Amino acid sequence: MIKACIFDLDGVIVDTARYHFIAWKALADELGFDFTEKDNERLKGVSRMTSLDILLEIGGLDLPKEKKEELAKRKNEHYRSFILEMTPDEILPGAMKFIKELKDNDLKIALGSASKNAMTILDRLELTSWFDAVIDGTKVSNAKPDPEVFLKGAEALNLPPSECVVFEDAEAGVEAALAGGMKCVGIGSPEVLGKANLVVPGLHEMDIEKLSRL
Ligand code: GL1
Ligand code: MG
Repeated sequence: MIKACIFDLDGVIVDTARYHFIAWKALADELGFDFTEKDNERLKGVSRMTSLDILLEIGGLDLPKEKKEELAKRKNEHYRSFILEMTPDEILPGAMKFIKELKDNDLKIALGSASKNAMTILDRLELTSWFDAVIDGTKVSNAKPDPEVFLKGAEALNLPPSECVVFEDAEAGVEAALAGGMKCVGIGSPEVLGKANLVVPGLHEMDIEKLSRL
C-alpha cells in the first residue's frame, strides 16, 4: 500500500538544468575551455562540488581546494540570480495537478533533492506548503545513488520505505530509490531509466490509478 510520494526536484518538478548550464558554461568560458549541453548531462543529480570536479576534468584542469571553493561559490551566485526570478509558471506540466490529486487521496509528499537551493526554488514556485517533509542537499552527506536522501524522507514522514514511491529523472536517483527499498517512477526516457518500476515522460502522464498499480 503506497502512502507517500518522494519527489526529486530538478528535472521532475522544475527544469533548472538550463540555469545550471548557463552558469557552469560561463565559468568554463572564463577558464578557457568548451562546455556543451551534453557535458551538462553528467552534472544532473550530483552535488555542486562533484559537478565542479567533473567540469574541471572536462577542461583538463587541476585546481587547489580554495580556488575550487571560490569558483563553486561564484557559479552558485550566478545560478541563484536566475532562480530568484523563477515563478510558479515554471512548474513542469502536470506536477501541480498530480500533487493535488495525491493530497486529495490523503497521501504524504516529501522532497528528496541533492540541491542546496531546493528551499529557495520551492518558495519561488509557491510549493513549500504542499510538502510534509523536505530533505535537500543541506541535510545529507551521501549523494545519490546512496539512498540516504530518500530514507531520510521516509523517516521524516514516519513511514517504512516500502510504502513510499520515488519520482526521479536521473539514473543515480533511480538506483538510490531502489537501494532504499522503495518503488521508483522514472521521469524521462526508458533507455536511461530502465531500472525504474515505471517510466513516464513527465508528471502529466501520472495519476493515482497508475500509482496504485505499481
Ligand atoms: C546541485 C548541483 C546540480 C544538481 C543538483 C541536484 O545543486 O549543483 O548540478 O545536480 O544539485 O539536482 P545546487 O548547486 O543547487 O546545490
Ligand atoms: Mg533530478
